[in-house]
Amino acid sequence: MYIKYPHYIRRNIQLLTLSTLCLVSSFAIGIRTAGNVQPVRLIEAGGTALAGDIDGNGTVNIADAILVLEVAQGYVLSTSDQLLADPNADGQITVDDAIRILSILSLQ
Ligand SMILES: [Ca+2]
Ligand SMILES: [Ca+2]
Repeated sequence: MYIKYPHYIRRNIQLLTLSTLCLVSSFAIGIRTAGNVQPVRLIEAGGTALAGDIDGNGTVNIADAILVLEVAQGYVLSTSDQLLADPNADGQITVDDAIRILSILSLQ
């Protein structure tokens, strides 16, 4: 039997699925690269970048969460602009930032 859910519930289910996939992938990558993760220090402060807009395209979306995970795992070097968009403003791009972005998206 097929149940038709409202649009907003389907969107939340999709975001929950994506966030679970991101977390599982991040932990799997982290296990394989344990010891290679390098924290990123805040280079500049006081910027006006949109919190969570890591790729700088003016919106916060799933691509930002994926980029955060790539930076957190050391696959991509962070830039000062990305640090200005640090979602929790702790000066590091970590998995926690990806979770915050996904939380923001789930509330939209
Ligand atoms: Ca973006
Ligand atoms: Ca952060």
